[in-house]
Amino acid sequence: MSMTPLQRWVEEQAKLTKPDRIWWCDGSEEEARRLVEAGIKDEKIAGNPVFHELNQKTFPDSYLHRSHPTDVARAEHLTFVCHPDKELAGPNNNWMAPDEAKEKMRKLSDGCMKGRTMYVLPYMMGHPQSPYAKACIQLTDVSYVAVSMRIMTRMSKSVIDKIGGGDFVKGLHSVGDFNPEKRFIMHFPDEHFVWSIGSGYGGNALLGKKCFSLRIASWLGRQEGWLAEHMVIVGMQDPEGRTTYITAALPSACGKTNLAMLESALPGYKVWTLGDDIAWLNVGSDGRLWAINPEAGFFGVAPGTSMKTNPNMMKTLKKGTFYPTLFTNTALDTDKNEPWWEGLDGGMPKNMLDWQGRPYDSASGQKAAHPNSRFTVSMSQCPVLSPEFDNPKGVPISAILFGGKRTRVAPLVVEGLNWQHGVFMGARMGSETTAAAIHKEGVLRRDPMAMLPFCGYNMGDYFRHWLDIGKKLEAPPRIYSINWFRTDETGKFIWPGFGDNIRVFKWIIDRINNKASAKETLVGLVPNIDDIDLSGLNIPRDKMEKLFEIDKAEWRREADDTEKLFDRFGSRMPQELRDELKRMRAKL
Ligand code: GTP
Ligand code: SPV
Ligand code: MN
Repeated sequence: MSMTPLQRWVEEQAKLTKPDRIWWCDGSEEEARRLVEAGIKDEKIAGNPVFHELNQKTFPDSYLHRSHPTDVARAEHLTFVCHPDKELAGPNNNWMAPDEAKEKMRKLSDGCMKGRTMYVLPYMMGHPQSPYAKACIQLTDVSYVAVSMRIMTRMSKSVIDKIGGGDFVKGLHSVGDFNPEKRFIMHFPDEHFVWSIGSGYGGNALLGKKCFSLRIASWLGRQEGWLAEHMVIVGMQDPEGRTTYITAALPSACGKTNLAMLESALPGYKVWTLGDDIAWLNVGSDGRLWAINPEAGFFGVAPGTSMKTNPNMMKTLKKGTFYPTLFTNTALDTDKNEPWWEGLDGGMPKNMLDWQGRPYDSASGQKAAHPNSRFTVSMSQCPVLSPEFDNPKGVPISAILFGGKRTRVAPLVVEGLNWQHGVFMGARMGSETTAAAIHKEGVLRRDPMAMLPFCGYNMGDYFRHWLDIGKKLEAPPRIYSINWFRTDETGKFIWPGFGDNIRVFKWIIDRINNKASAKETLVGLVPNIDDIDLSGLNIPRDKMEKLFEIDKAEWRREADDTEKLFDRFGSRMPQELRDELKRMRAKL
C-alpha cells in the first residue's frame, strides 16, 4: 500500500531528526498515563525528571514540571514569520526568507531527537464538527509537550482518519539542547507549517496555540474573510436570565483567564466560560459576528490565582480527571507535596523548593514561583463551563473589549462611537509589559488588539482587514476599551478588579440593551459615575472620578505615540484610522 502524505511527512521528519522511536498518539486516557509515567521515569530536563507527582489527595491527577531555567517564557526575539515577501510580514514581525529559514532549521535539527522518542500528536483546533475547525499534526520529542497538547486541544486518532490523504496543519518541535542561541520558532504561513527548536515552554512549544491558532490562523483569516484573535470568550447571564456573549482582547498576563471565569460580586449575574485566550471570529449568515474557541484547555498564569481572586480556577485545578493537570515552574511545598505560588491563599509554607527545585529561603527576597509559572488544565474541569462550549457554530458576539495594563492615562471603561472608531481604539492600544515573554517588565508598549506578538502578517493589512470585516457585519458588536489597572499616588490599584469587574460589564450589558446612559468625552463614551452599580463597595467618589480622568497633556503624548506606531506601517496603514487620529487630535 502506498503511503499517505501524512505518513510520508512523518517519515521525512524522522529521517532528519533521527529519534530512537516513533510513538503515534491516540489521545486516550490510558496513553496519557503512560506518557506521564515516561516523564517520571525515563525522560529528564536539566537533570530533573520531566514530571513530579503531586499530593493526589489535595491536587488529584496533578504533576509538577520544571522547565529548563533559561526557558521560562515566550521568546519573541527568536520568533520569525517567513513569508516569501518581507513586506507581507510587516514591521511587527521578525522575518527570514523561507528557504534560508529552512536551511538554518535543517542544520539545527539534524539528529536532534537522537536517543529520544518522537511523539506524533493528531489533534483538532476547534470542535471536530465545526466548519471552522482545523486538523493538525505536531511532532515533538518531550512527553511534557505531548501531555500538554492532550489537555489544550482535542487530540484523537480519529483526526488521522479525518486527514486521510488530504492536507493538514504541520508542527515540528524539538527541545534540542535548550541552548537559547539555537532557539527558533519559525512560521511558514503559506505551508501551514510551524518549526520550533530549543524550547519546551508554552507558546514556543505547544504549536497549536499561539503559533498556529494566532500567527498562521490570522493569515488564513485574512485570506478567507475571518479573524483569529487573542481574546477570551464569555457568556454573561443577567438577572433577567438573558446571556450576552462578549469577547475581550488583553495582552499576555493582563487578565483574560481571570475575566473568563469571573465570579460576580453583584447578585443575579453569572459568567459562563467559553475560552480564556483565543477566539476565531466569523461573520454569520445572519450578519452577526460568531466566535469559537479553538482550544480545549487553559494554560494560565499561576501567581495571583487564589480562592479570593479566581475561585472557579482553583476548583478547576482541584477537580482531577486524568487529562491530567500540570503545574510548570511553581514552587513546591515539600511538607504537603503541593504546588505553591505567590498570592495563593494561606501563608507561605515553611519548607519549600523554589521553581528551579532549590531549597527556598524567604529572606532572599526572591520569588519562590517563577512570575510566569503556569498551570495546564482541561476546560472540562471548569465548574462554570458554558453549555455552548461544544456548539460547533459558536456563539454570537454583542461586544468586543480591548484592554491593557495601564497604571495611568486609560479610563476604566470607554465605549467606541462606531465600528471604525472602535477599531481605532484597538489599534492604538498600549500596555505595560509582563513576564509572559522574555523582555523588560513594566515598560509601556503599543500592542494593537493585544496581537503585536501574534499577528502573522503586516499589521497595516490587519487593520484594513478589521475595517473590512466591519463592513460585512449587519449587526456589528459594540466595541469598548477597559483598564482595571489604574493606580493612585501610592501605587495601589484604585479599582478592586476581579469579581467587581462585573460592575463594568453590567453597564456594558445595559448599554447594549439601551438601558444605561453615557457621556461623550474626547476618547469616546464613558458612564456617568452613577451609571455604575457600586452597591456593597466602599470606594470614595473622588477615586471613582480618578478612574475616568482624561488628562489632555497625557492624551497628547498618547496621540503622538499612536502616530509613531501608525507611521511604521507606511502606506499600508488605512487612511480611515489616520482620520480617527486626526479627529482625536482636534478634540485635544
Ligand atoms: P495569558 O495567559 O498570558 O494570555 O494571560 P491572561 O491575560 O489570561 O492573564 P491572567 O488572567 O492570568 O492574569 C494575569 C495577572 O493579572 C494575574 O496575576 C492576575 O492576578 C492579574 N489580574 C487579573 N485580573 C485582574 C484585575 O481585575 N485586577 C488586578 N489588579 N489584577 C488582575
Ligand atoms: C501568552 O503569553 O499570551 C500566553 C502564554 O497565553 S503562551 O502559551 O506561552 O503564549
Ligand atoms: Mn495569551
